[in-house]
Amino acid sequence: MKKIFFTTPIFYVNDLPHIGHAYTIIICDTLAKFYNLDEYDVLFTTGTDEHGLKVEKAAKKNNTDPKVFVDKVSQNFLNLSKKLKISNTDFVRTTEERHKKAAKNFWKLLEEKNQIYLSNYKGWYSVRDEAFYQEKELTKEGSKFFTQDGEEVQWIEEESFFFKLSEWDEKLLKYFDENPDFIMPASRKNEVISFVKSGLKDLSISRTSFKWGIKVEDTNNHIMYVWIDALVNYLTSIDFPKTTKDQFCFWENCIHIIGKDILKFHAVYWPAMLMAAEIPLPKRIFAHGWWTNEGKKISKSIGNVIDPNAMIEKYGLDQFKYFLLREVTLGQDGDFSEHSFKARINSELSNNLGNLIQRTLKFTSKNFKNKMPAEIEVLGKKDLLNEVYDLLPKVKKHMQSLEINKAIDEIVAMLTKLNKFMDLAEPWNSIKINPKKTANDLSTLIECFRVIGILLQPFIPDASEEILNILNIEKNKRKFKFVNFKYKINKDHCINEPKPLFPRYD
Ligand code: ME8
Repeated sequence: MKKIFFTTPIFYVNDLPHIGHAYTIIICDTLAKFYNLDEYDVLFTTGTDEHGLKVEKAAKKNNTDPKVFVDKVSQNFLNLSKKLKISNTDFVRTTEERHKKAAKNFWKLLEEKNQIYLSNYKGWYSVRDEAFYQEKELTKEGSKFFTQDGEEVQWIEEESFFFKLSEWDEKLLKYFDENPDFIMPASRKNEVISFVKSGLKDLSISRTSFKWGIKVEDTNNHIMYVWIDALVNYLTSIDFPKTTKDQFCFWENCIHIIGKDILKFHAVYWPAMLMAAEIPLPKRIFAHGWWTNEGKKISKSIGNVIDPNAMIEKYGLDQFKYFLLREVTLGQDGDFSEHSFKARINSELSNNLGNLIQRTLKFTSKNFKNKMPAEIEVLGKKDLLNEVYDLLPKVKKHMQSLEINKAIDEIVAMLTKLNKFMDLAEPWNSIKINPKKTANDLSTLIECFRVIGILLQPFIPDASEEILNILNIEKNKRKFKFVNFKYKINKDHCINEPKPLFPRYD
């Protein structure tokens, strides 16, 4: 079986999960489900990033011990993954023993390869980003310095271990050149290339001014820089340092899906450290865009955070997922507004899909006693049925290039065609004069619903399941290989009473 591996970032537990976290999880889940249906062996991991100054401060603010605090907040992310009904194969928490072991071993490997040395760090640090900044990256207001996002940075001076990042610029650039799809989309790759070309400095990878983190072995007070700790989570889930050959097959086909905010860590620091440790690199890093709420940056201080749980309660899981996947091209920024949300759901899910299935099956139920009315035939290349079977390779191609909304586009365009077909066929009239034609037309539509039900499973799993249940398709006949005339619905196959799939919103 072919193997593939998807990862989300592991999320900081300083706060509640919001729509941005849900977005990355949903993308990975959609891809994982897609490849599962395509007979791949799939790993899909997510988790929580529980160490570092930011989390320590959040715990303090809550008057709680950090461990008690992270246990509680991590649960919110676990609950979110349950609410999103995701198909993850692992949930990594950086406070787990298996992870600490992986991180310490990773460090040891870097040490063995002579990639770590002790010195002093002097420079700017942003606690919110858990990141070091060079002065040229900051703006000055009075005596204070701020990041591009307006976050004030603090000056730190302390003893620190360093990773020899500066040794890796040429090798990184060569790798990017030889593997043009390593960083996607292309615009982001160019940003990374110019960052590397501007010169890399050695990276401070330990801190001594706080305690909440993984201790560097054989030192008194060094705590691993939270980003090294966090990045290793991807290896934790494949049992590093005891990763088997088989697990490395997943790793070599691993796609890190992240937000554009953390690209530098994933596309510069991480591959450099992996090269230094002589561990193979994952296959790809894809940085998606940023969601705003009604045109405004999502922020707790503005009070406009969108709670995915509340959205799912209000509109339903499939609707929420569909909107996020469909509204923007993966990689671009998106704006969330309830107005465009409702418009999208009404036109594509309620009308184009739900209503079409409902009216076709209601009519079939009334006139053909809930049975497939006729034996279908495929006529020519341009035949509707051939077109629907041809959707699979088209959808696959888009999914392989991570163009999720284009994959959905193909299905939506087909649904539009099916609606036109239904309107032209006018079964409510033709049944009076040519019932044989009506039976053929309805059967064509029903077979198309089977195919579309199968294809929509990664994107709107609950509704697709409902469609396939209504059509009475056996559970073990829902994988992509069944998108074929060979597995068509036969005449007299029983069909269940249709139920409305998506309510309309005013
Ligand atoms: O950065 N739009 O964790 P984090 C889209 N722990 N995506 C968004 C978003 C928005 N408005 N807001 C957040 C960290 N995200 C580190 C990661 S990985 C080894 C360590 C998503 O909790 C997006 O995926 O700040 C972004 O990269 C991630 O949440 C940042 O999550």
